[in-house]
Amino acid sequence: MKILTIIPTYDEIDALPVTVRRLRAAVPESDVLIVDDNSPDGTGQLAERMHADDDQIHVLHRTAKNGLGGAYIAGFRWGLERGYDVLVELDADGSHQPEQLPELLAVIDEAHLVIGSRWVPGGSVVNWPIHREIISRLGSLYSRTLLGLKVRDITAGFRAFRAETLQEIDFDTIESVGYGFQVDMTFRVARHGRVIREVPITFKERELGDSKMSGDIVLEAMANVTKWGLGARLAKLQKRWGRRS
Ligand SMILES: Nc1nc2c(ncn2[C@@H]2O[C@H](COP(=O)(O)OP(=O)(O)OP(=O)(O)O)[C@@H](O)[C@H]2O)c(=O)[nH]1
Ligand SMILES: [Mg+2]
Repeated sequence: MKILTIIPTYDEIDALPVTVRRLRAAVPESDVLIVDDNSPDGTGQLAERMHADDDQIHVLHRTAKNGLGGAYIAGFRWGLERGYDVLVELDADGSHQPEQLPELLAVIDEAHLVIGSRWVPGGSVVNWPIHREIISRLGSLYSRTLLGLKVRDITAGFRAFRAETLQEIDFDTIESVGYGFQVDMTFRVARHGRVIREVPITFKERELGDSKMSGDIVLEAMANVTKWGLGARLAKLQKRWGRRS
């Protein structure tokens, strides 16, 4: 099984080396792809030095900060072209514990998408301000209800996809950049009738660097979820009316 772990970075010069070192120790068979959006703090150059020292580490440079969604899509395309069987999403900031990745990979044979989940029994968040937890829980609840999904942690960013799961997704039609991207991917995998498994994880608030989360990202996600949810319901109704007339 060829595994690629994709790490998007924007100004993660302090956190990235720690995360990659832990990942290389925890899952040595996984190759690493750092997708940097021309970070002003020099993360891209640091990634190049890491690549020079370790031939399992690769770097993709994009010219400007174009959002997490676009960075992951560029990473997925890179990995699919090179024949990886499993593609993993991992934040650079230490929120996702690389030591827990084996638990996600352990069930990838049974699911098309495995989500490292904060909101299933056994999952938890450490050092997260209460307002972040409320936003995250409500966001998942709203998305789950509107989109008719069973997943508890829909915005989670610690995931493993089988290559075949990604191959049937049309990346050109994905518009969202922030949390909406994770929701969009989950919705599409579910709509293709694929199996999604959640594995409990311990999510930790970042200790190094600054958050790129913003109110705009939350609003974007909510607006899109509303649009997709209503769109899917309307399509169902139209189908029913079409059959009657
Ligand atoms: N390439 C790229 N990476 C990004 C971009 N925005 C965020 N990232 C990376 O995506 C990961 C998640 O971003 P965070 O800032 O931690 O966002 P978050 O996890 O939603 O928010 P926090 O909970 O506050 O940490 C980190 O590794 C970031 O460096 C972007 O526009 N481009
Ligand atoms: Mg984070």
